[in-house]
Amino acid sequence: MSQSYIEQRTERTEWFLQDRFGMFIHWGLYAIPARGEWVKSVERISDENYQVYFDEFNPDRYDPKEWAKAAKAAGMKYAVLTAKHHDGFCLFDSKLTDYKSTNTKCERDLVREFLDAFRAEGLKVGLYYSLIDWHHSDYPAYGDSFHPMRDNEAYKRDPASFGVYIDYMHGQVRELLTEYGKLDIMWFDFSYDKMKGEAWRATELMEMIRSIQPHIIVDNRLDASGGEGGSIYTNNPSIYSGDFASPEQIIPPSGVTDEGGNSIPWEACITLNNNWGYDATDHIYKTAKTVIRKLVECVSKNGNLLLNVGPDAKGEIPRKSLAVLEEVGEWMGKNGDSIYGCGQADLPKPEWGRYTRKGDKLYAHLLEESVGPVNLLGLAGRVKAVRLLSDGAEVFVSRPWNAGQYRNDAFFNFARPEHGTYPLPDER
Ligand code: FUL
Repeated sequence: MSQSYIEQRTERTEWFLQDRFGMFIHWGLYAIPARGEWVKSVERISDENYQVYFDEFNPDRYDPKEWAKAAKAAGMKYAVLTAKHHDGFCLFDSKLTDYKSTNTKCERDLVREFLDAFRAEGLKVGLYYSLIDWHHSDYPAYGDSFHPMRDNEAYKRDPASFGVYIDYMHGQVRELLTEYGKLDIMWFDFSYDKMKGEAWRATELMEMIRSIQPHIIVDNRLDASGGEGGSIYTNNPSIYSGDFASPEQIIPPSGVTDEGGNSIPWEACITLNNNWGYDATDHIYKTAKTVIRKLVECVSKNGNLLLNVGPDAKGEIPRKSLAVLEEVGEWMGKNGDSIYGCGQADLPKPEWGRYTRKGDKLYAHLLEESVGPVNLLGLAGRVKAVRLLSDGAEVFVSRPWNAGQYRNDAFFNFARPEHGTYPLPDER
């Protein structure tokens, strides 16, 4: 019997729900102006002036092995690199364009090197591919790349020309799927207004993807924008609804569910500072603590975190980003058990932090600065033991001293934000 769409999705995303934490990498010519990946559009840079960056591009310090080591040390299990962003510049040796890294001074296939290095570290690999293309002459925004979203029905008015672009886009996806070995994620970006679904010939595209790499997982943006990534999701078995939702810069308050209220795979993509692409003036970084809280928050709602770094024009991940990643890695080294393979606990949200859960283990993430008595609402008599993840130390659990309204709660006293684990009896 053939599997349903949801069964297939469940099978394909099994590793994804286990791994929970990945690295997003936004890298391209825009690292030279160093004002974010939308710079061409935002500052209305002409093609001629943008060409200067192409002519100059030479990331001689690009060492993806270092990136892979940093990701792994941070506790990340997978990574997604921009093979092509909206500016159309390809970081891979596409036969379908000259606008690619192998034709710049560096003459390198940056995607291939990324894939080799990350796979060598045992990480899963994904590629981001922009559906929008400000460089291709048959993309509707061409000639007005400053307003890439203005002429959003051009594909209808001039289907022949738009078809040329769609053939190109499909062709490049095919190249990525056939020339670069097994990929784990295809991350499309993004749909808007009428430019969605069949405007991209999405059914045909997905059929091609599934026929070449059946196990690859695909985000939902062949049919959704970044903003919608978290809120709109259905179990509509249309082949391009994707394997996971992709809320951008937000963690959906109640995770992401289908119409029936069942949790579906999702991944929040979040920047480390305020930009995806490198911005030399953006020094507003999230602290390691903030990143950890976001990761816990995602997992407590059955989601993943894809944390972004924006390497510079030389090919280096900014030092500040690396410092945060290192600190996150220290925490993950001790507390990774509360993240990998974990999900929502289906208990009331505690006021002192968040739960994550794996089987009969409940992980209590104490996020308040001064925690005091930790109430495990409704768990009296159901807690076998409490241990700190960081050092294995026992934490004494008791029933509340006051047998009144809290009589069904277990509780322990705790003064530091740390982690305990709670193996529960079988009935849970
Ligand atoms: C957005 C893009 O426009 C941004 O540049 C970035 O790639 C983000 C992840 O998705 O929709």
